[in-house]
Amino acid sequence: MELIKIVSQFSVPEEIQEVAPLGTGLINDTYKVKTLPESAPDYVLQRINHYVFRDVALMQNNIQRVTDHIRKKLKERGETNLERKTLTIIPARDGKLFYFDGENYWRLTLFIKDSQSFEQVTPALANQTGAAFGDFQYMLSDLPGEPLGESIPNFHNMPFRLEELKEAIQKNAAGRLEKVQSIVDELLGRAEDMCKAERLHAEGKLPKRIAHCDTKVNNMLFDREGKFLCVIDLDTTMPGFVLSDFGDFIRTAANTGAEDDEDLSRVGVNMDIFRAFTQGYLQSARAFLTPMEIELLPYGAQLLTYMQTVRFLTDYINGDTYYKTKYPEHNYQRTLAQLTLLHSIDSHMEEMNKFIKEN
Ligand code: ADP
Ligand code: GN1
Ligand code: MG
Repeated sequence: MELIKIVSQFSVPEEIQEVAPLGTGLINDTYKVKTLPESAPDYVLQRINHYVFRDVALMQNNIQRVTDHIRKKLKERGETNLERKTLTIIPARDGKLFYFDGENYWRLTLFIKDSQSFEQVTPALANQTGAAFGDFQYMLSDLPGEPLGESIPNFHNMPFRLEELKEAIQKNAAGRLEKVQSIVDELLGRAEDMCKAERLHAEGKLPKRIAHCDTKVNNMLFDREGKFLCVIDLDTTMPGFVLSDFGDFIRTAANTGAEDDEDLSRVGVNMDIFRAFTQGYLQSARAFLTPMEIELLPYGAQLLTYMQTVRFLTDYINGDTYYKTKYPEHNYQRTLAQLTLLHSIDSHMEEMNKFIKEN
């Protein structure tokens, strides 16, 4: 009932039939809004976690600019069915891109009909997705106007994430440090190498472009036949390294296990997915990438997996204040699973680098 009242604050002419949870996101709360009649459009309602996204207006404005620009590009290419190939924000009744109920921030998006998302992909899907991500970055390369704002400042900034870890260690707020000391030592021992991208950027050798910064495999939609439709979950689209997007896709889609797998023997990097995604990505992105960006792609897979390990571990030490958890040791298990994946990526670095050189 409460959720239906929230939907009524947006410009929705249809009768609301049902509001039900959707997806597996770790930050926002997502719902599908079903309407009547059956043929009418459905919607996606989201309660934005505004402890994480402090400036909701800035974030929504970014998303609007990104989707408008992509729609314009697709139209110029003669694409049809544009409402299924980009997100459409439904404004609130007062014209704003979100609704604030005095406590929570909400937004509404058109539900893309006959779409599906996956937690894992086949090599054929990975190849398509790689090409789609290269194209996403390419289309945004000439976004006019001011640079996009950072919806989360320093979001993929490795030195910043390490500072957060060190602060958590110092506070040891949940008394969990002793249990994870050996992981802390290992991660801090690799810190310098993992801050290389930011160093290269400071030296003017590695550009920041517009990146999605959350290229989990479930953040893209496919049609019923499995053909790529569009990139969704644009909350963190902001200036960043292309290797962030490349790396996060490999971290999630090329993992033979789950992000939080309880059976670590299932976790490892699937090189077929790596090869298929890389091929697709380079096909559409090679034209605008610098040699340094291409060379660093495998490093991106390592970096994003390392970063995620650091972030889950930091949250575990802090006592689970950031990510949604399903059980008390969930962030610990996530840390172990990501660390296992990192070790697997480490052992495939030579093979990955060789593949990049040859393709
Ligand atoms: P979060 O991950 O923050 O919960 P997402 O925007 O990624 O939120 O949405 C969660 C899931 O809901 C997606 O993985 C996708 O399956 C589905 N979804 C989200 N937006 C749409 C949309 N506009 N149309 C169809 N399905 C959607
Ligand atoms: C979060 O919102 P969601 O679940 O798509 C997180 C990402 C992490 C991811 C790990 C804003 O993504 O950065 O990589 O969890 N988003 C934010 O699964 O922190
Ligand atoms: Mg998502």
